[in-house]
Amino acid sequence: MVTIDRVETLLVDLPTIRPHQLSMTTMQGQTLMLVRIYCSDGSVGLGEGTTIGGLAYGAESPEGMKLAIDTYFAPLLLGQRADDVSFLMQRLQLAIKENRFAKSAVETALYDALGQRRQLPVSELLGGRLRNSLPVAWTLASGDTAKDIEEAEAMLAMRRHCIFKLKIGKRAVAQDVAHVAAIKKALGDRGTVRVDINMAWSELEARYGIPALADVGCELVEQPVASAAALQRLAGKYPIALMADESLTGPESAFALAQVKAADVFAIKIEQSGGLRAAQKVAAIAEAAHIELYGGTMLEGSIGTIASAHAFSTFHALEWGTELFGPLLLTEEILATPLVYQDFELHIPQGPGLGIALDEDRLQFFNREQRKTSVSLVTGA
Ligand code: MUC
Ligand code: MG
Repeated sequence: MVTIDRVETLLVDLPTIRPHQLSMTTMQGQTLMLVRIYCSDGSVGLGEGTTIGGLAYGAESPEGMKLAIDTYFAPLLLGQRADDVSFLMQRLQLAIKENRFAKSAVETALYDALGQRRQLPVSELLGGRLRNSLPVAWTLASGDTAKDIEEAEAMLAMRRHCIFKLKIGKRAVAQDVAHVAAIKKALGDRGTVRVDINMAWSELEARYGIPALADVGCELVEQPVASAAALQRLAGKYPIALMADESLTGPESAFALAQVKAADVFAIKIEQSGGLRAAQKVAAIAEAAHIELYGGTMLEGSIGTIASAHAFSTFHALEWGTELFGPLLLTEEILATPLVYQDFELHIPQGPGLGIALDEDRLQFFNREQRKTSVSLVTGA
């Protein structure tokens, strides 16, 4: 019997290639909360939890996830049979409320280790992949129209992205619409343009803003308002797709949104859903309700990104592609072999588990604990 011997968590701080401006925060870097689950047969599973801007996006922070896993998750896992992933996730579910992001990180690590033992990719443990690569959108969020156009042109030239998601909602509605119009005009038919408002608009602003966005060639509006009820009132009214993101917090909320058709598209994220299998349940609800799918990101690094890719590869459809570009927003690589982004798609590894390996030296270099130790060695503090 293979048992869980040790659960390790660490915080890895990585800079972003430029400030990333969202309606609720501007990111200068990303913190990955990594979890490693060591099993008695020598297999080690890897998982990741991230969020955006500490506590700016939601209730979980990387530091909070680490504390929760160290204090509450680990005792429920240690000594248990490592192969029983469903049982272990149910055990966590019964004892721990919420903490969906931390649960996603732990479930990823359990599946990664199981995949190594069974010599199967995580996608196969989840029922089997339907695709080997996924289209990937790029998010334009420099806060400056000219810079965003320049960035989009570079992505097109590299053949890395031709779907662009613009982060708006920080400025007045008219200014934001002008920003979107300028970018769409510059790109023409070479790139599609979507926006994410991250809940920043009032319902009234949305009633003016959404048709104006449709007029300038924007094809999709993501979570313009905070409340699910307001989202429902806006749905089906304008010639532009409406996508739920923050309102989707797992299967229960997915079911509630689907029942009233509060959105045309679901942005499914493994962390927001509470894990890989929960994300699959959200996809099944969408399928039953004829809601289209998009693979979302919490701006995870390589580990969370590839875990998401394994889950999304099993979805019945992915009409709007994905936005699994998180690792490309970071200046530093912590994998031994970087993920493959090519011809506008992310390619999903075929190897066992997640199919990736860490570069341990790089990881330790950016490990917050190690950095503290080296600073105190230098300063003597
Ligand atoms: C979100 O709200 O969708 C996705 C892309 C990005 O820049 O931020 C995320 C989160
Ligand atoms: Mg969003």
